[in-house]
Amino acid sequence: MSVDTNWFTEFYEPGGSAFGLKIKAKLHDEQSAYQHIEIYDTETFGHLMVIDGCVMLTQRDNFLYHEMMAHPALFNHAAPRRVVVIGGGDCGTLREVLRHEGVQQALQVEIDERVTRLSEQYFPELCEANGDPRAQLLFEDGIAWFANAPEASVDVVIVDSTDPVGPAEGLFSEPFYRDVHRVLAPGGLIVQQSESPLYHVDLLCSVHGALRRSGFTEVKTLHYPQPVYPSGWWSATMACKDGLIRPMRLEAARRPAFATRYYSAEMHQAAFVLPPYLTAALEQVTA
Ligand code: AG3
Repeated sequence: MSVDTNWFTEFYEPGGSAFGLKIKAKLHDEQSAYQHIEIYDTETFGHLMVIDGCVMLTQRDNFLYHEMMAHPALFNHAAPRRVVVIGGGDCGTLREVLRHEGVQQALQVEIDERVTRLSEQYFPELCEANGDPRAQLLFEDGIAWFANAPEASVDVVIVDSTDPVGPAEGLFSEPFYRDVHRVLAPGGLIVQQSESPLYHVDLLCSVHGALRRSGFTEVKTLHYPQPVYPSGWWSATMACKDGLIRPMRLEAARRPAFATRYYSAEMHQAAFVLPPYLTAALEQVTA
């Protein structure tokens, strides 16, 4: 196979597709205790982080993902005070969470401390809120953390993981969801990155089913573009502990006290509108 060596390419074998970025330089390469981490400087997307051959983020387009992982859940929840991010070691999701003034505690539980240390070095803008007194960074296994966390102690859980293979697999499974359900306070929400709406319909269906069987009473998927991930189109799945997912706090969402580049109340509303093929697939899911 001839691939120009000045390009980084993520080959997505199951989809028979690939996404590439033209590279200026490789800045870092290490095998951490958990995974192979590479950092590149690209021609047009700024710095790029790759884990085990999969694109994690670039400086140019991570705002799409991070804003949509944080703000819909935080504006759908009635009054989010205690937030836990599982994974998300680059701290981009944490930064968006901390933009919400009502948040009193934001805990990030990332298994691999090296991801955060490299992000501090190569993506400093994502780590700018890490010194916020409301922020706490733990480096341990998120699944174990939830198994031991007290009941009804968290308002919003954001699962910002890698693909559901290897260490992240357990984050897409019923035992984990059951623990999250127990740890969420009444009115609590979970939102999880849930892969491509084009390539991973089966995964989306299995996430919906597993969340329902774990006690979550309403499950909804939202979608947004993410050019650097397989298919260029990505999703997050949100579920509530009890009752229905509340409509977003419209006044607050319309006039956030902070700047956003992709998120708006209208984009939030629109992101929940699904194409018919996906609605049809998800309707087949029985709890
Ligand atoms: N979360 C990674 C999503 C999975 C990307 N998959 C892929 N490239 N095959 C990214 C962490 C951003 N905070």
